[in-house]
Amino acid sequence: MADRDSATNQMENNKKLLDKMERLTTSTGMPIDNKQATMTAGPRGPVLMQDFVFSDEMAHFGRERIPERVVHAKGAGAFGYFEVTHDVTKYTKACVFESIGKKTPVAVRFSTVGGESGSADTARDPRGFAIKFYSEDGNWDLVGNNTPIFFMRDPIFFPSFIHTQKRNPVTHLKDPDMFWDFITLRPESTHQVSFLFSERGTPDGYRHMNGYGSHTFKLVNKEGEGVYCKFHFKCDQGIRNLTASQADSIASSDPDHSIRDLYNAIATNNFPSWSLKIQVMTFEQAEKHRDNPFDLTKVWSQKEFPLIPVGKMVLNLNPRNYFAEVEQIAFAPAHMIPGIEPSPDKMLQGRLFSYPDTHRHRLGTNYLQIPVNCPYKAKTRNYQRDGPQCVTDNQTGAPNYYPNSFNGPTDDMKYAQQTFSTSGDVARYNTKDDDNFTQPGNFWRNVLSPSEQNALVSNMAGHLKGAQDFIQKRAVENWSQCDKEWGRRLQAALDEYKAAAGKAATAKM
Ligand code: HDE
Repeated sequence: MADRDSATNQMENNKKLLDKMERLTTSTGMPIDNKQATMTAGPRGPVLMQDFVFSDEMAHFGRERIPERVVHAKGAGAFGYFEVTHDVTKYTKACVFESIGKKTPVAVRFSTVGGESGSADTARDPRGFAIKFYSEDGNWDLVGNNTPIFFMRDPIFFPSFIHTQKRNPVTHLKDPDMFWDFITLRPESTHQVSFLFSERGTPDGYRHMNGYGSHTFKLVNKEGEGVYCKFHFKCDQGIRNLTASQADSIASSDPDHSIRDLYNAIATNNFPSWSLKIQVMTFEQAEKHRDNPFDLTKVWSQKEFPLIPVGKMVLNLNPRNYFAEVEQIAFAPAHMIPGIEPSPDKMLQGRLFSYPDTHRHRLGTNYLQIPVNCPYKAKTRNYQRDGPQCVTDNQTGAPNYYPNSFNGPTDDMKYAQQTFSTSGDVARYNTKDDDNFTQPGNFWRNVLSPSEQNALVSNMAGHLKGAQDFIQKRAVENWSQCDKEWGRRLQAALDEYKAAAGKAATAKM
């Protein structure tokens, strides 16, 4: 039908690819005689135990679901390539950046964070922006967001923070006390919460937002020299956000707005693209800098550390099957390649452990054998064997221990990570009182227009009004420390809500 979009018309389009109907089988490949009735003793039943057609189908159906991602459960995926446009080999030997014009296949998954897999795409939330580069030196995953910062600087808080975004364990409802209580007790979240309640918290689909590696990473070149680096994917379509009322209205009219938008754009050859730029900081600059360059709640000034162009990422292929290629895709910040290494960023270090751990739970020990996760450009050769759902040749007759005298795969020091030294007293350092308010203050004064400031205050107050008074008070105190005027206007907006609620209560009496 000409008036239907590509996503809506998917089955009709696919029909043209199926030139003839194939025979229907059980999962063992046995042809089926009649799939429109169970096998029964007489027309009124009962069903026979020997009806394998039925039990085969029903048993598989009962196991169709895998655990959804504990965060970033709702998302959309696509495939394409990354192409180098500028030479950055003086910073990194990573093979994806080795020469101008080099193309590396990529898989991308965009997501919301807090909601379940059926939640609305236009929710106020950061957006995940995860990229898998299939390189000759293995898969490199850059698992970022659409914001260059995050709510915390110590990974110990992540499970608690996420609990405050999810449902109250008793009521199974979202709880305004939980959210505002936590973030006001941990003021390092002020910067990211400020972004979240601006219109950047509700992007218009996934094609109109930037992506950021967010953390500080380390790049190492062929000579073994290193620099710290941040990755920025600048959206070539232009940034487009929704107002709070647009987001609410789309949430009820088309909760899958962002998935549909991405699918249709690619299906109609309107391929979205992003330009990769990096910021670079030397180790010496990092040591002397006034801010901690490994603090994920802060940005690096682009005046001090200008953006350096690197390349372009284009998404030109929709998934052939959502479950196989999007639900099962598994990203991990620990999936790096030679030339790209972790920095001391505590959040990054915490994530290095967490992702492969959750994949083993969600997808199984052999999650890297699933085709979309398999490092197909590099040959996986190691001493890992067996495990549930091992679907490869299990490395056939090669030795399964190391070292060995039978030509098993060998290591090579040329792939060693950069040597670095570290020092400091081992302790748990509470970073609550690091500078939490300077950068959000700059965001308020220097980045937002007056109308964007109004929207931010109104969005914050509209949500904060549901929390108890003592929590509201703490929020106003925190935001007053970013900028007195901001705190004053937030208080005024909350007072208006209180006055309106008072009037409504009097009218009811
Ligand atoms: Fe994640 N995060 N995260 N995160 N994250 C997950 O991994 C985690 C953080 C991000 O499309 C989980 O496979 C910890 C920052 C994206 O499949 C989980 C910490 C950033 C995705 C997890 C963070 C992200 C995830 C859930 C703090 C941006 C979706 C399922 C220490 C820079 C990837 C899964 C996809 C997913 C843990 C913080 C981005 C539980 C422990 C910061 C884009 O492992």
